[in-house]
Amino acid sequence: MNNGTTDKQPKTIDTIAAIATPPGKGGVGIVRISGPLSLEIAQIITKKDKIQSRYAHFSHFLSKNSEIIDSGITLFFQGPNSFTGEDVVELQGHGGPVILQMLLSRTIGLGARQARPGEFSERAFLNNKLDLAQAEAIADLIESSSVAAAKSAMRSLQGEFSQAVNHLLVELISIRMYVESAIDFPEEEIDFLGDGVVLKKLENVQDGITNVQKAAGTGQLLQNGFRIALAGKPNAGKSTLLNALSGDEVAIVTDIEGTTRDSITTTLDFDGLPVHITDTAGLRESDSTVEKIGVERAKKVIQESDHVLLLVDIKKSDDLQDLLNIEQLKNVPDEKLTVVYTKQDTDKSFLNLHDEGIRSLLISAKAGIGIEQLKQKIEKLAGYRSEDTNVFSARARHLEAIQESADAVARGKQQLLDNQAGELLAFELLTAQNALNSITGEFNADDLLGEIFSSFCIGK
Ligand SMILES: Nc1nc2c(ncn2[C@@H]2O[C@H](COP(=O)(O)OP(=O)(O)OP(=O)(O)O)[C@@H](O)[C@H]2O)c(=O)[nH]1
Ligand SMILES: [Mg+2]
Repeated sequence: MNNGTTDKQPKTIDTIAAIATPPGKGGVGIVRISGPLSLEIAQIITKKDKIQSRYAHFSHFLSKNSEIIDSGITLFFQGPNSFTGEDVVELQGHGGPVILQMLLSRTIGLGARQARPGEFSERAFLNNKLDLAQAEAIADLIESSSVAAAKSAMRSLQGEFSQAVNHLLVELISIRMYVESAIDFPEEEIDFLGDGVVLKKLENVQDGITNVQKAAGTGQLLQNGFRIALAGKPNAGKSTLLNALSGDEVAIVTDIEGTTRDSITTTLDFDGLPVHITDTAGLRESDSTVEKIGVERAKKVIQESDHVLLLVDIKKSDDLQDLLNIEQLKNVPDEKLTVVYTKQDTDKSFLNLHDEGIRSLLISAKAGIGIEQLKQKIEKLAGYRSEDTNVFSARARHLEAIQESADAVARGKQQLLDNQAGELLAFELLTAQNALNSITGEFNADDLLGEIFSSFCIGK
């Protein structure tokens, strides 16, 4: 981890501009400008001298030759009371890509520069309008694919995640101060460290880290979703199951083996958990070039998924052993594999099939049997509980930092218990503190900032 402090100042204070609305056609389209030239650019484009902060001004937007590019509303937010903390202007016109591009070009002709992806949020961060976790929550909010995911991102954007992290930081710092003051008085160090106070405080902070870890872990799951692969032999009923789960005719179903050739992914909402389910080509040897490619794709999907549902026609239970001999399935650990016996309606004399040492389930997608249980099973496998409401959206970067700090505190505690080694404990506490700091961005090198903000969309 990089711990160099940033001075949190934009390198050059130039004026940036971008189309802030999504590409394509829409009722309204917005060009956003931020930086010292914003107001002047707006005045020239609108030919209005008086543009008051936080008032809507209707006018034409004019080209260099005073031709009308569009007409619409100009909003000016005088810094520091704006999203970026700088002077910001929004030109709200009609949502056509050509008009917006012309308007953007006009701002660039007047001295603005095309913004990089995420540059508006980056400036908001640099001007202390947002911390890093909050800035990342904006991108997560936009990307959310379920209501629960959006709510968790909003909680992070409102600063709840940052507050929880800062609360842990305060605790860590106070323990470190306590320990460091003990080191300064060597003759009393042993008593200081041995009286159980530090140990108790460390255990409290460990509990706090575990709680934040849980909330952030669920948040990350909500953002990324859970990836399920439907695999099996041809005609096992994979596409029928996909259709039953989604309540839609997403994939073609026929009684011809090898119907599905390409992988088909659809995202479903299971009580708030986004589940990305991919139907795949039935696994078999084939002479058809197209089907062969389909089977290769299926194998890739199996490897990349979080969990594999291996579908086996209940009347062909011997297929299971064949399937488990396929290289890609052999490599899937047991905890990532569930055998789903299908077409239960065709054989009511069920059968003791639970000896495989693998989790299994019995369904009939056609008759709608076992589908609800399967959904619940998937939520459980993902480690998702819809009743958990205090969830923060979080990213892999955050979870790694939390884990790093948990590990450092655990090592520090061991130093205390084994050796009463105050200096080493203080060192580990500082490591834990730096790890948590990287979440909100107190101590971050520029390269990390670049990495985070470049994944944003332009205009954000
Ligand atoms: N009776 C019964 N038939 C089913 C059930 N599920 C699927 N089928 C039938 O089995 C046949 C194959 O179903 P699909 O869903 O296309 O099977 P698939 O695994 O996607 O097959 P491929 O795309 O060829 O790999 C179809 O005729 C389905 O109607 C079920 O639960 N009960
Ligand atoms: Mg199919």
